[in-house]
Amino acid sequence: MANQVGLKQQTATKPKVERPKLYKVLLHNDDYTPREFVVLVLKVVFRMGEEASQKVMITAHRMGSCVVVVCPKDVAETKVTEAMDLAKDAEFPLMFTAEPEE
Ligand code: TYC
Repeated sequence: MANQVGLKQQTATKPKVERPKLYKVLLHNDDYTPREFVVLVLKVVFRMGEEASQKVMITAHRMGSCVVVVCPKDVAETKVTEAMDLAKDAEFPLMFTAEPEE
């Protein structure tokens, strides 16, 4: 009986903890950035291996865009900024964006 009361109280007062929304980082195709440079950015910024980088790059090349990673908003935005900074320094129009996962 005491247990039942205790359990009910615990359930009734349990605070709702919202799971933070996850963001996907997208890589977008363009006609100018060399494939090797896209792969380099994926390796350096997203710490992806050669094979995974090649797959993501070729998917974006063929389909127009590709999801690189799904992660918390702050991480996604930092990665986009880092990747776009490398592209800007090299004067390539390579684009990454972050958007909420459905
Ligand atoms: N389309 C580019 C080319 O043919 C390569 C490329 C691939 C650029 C993927 C961007 O997200 C990209 N040189």
